Amino acid sequence: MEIIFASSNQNKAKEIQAALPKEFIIKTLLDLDFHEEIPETADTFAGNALLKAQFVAEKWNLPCFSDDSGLEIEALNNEPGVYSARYAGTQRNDDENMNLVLEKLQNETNRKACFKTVIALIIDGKTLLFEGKVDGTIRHDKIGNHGFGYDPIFEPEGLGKSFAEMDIEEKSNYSHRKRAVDQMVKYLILNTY
Ligand code: ITT
Repeated sequence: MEIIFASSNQNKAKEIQAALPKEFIIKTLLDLDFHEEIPETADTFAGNALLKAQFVAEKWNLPCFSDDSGLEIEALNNEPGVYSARYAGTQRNDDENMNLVLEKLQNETNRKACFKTVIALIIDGKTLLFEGKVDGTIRHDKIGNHGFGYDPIFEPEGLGKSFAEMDIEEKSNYSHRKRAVDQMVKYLILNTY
């Protein structure tokens, strides 16, 4: 089946397509020739995931899902959280976002953090939420070329390497996004889509 992913983040789309069984083909907002930003004005991942999925469901009336995700850092009162994409400014720059995190944590010994994803799925008039989380720590420097966002500074618990040192397949063994996608897939299969 074809399902719309209410996002224009191609990195997320690649990770999600890789996590889906072959019967599911995802199309992004770019495939729909939609190049605007959907407003994300809620202050929770679930709230923003719902806003994105509802926007698409209303506009195109197709089965769709969205992913709202971000990094929560314990010593920063769970910042950047829902502001992860634009933490260092409105122009959304991964490198500047990471620099700001490293600067704020410069003298901090508590490096605990987690990535969270909430997926909102809208299908056949039903709305469902699925969550995924991975615990880890923030490194003192950036390392690795894979992935996107904060991957070069995040090490999943106990692994001794960053998400950016892993290819998509390896990241998927630990990823918050894969954990949420797996639950959505289970739902879709159980409900015979
Ligand atoms: P869409 O809203 O179009 O889906 P986005 O990039 O704006 O794309 P979010 O609003 O959910 O997505 O912001 C998530 C930000 O959190 C993202 O831009 C990254 O900076 C960070 N992030 C989320 N998942 C990540 C991951 O797996 N690895 C690294 N950084 C991640």
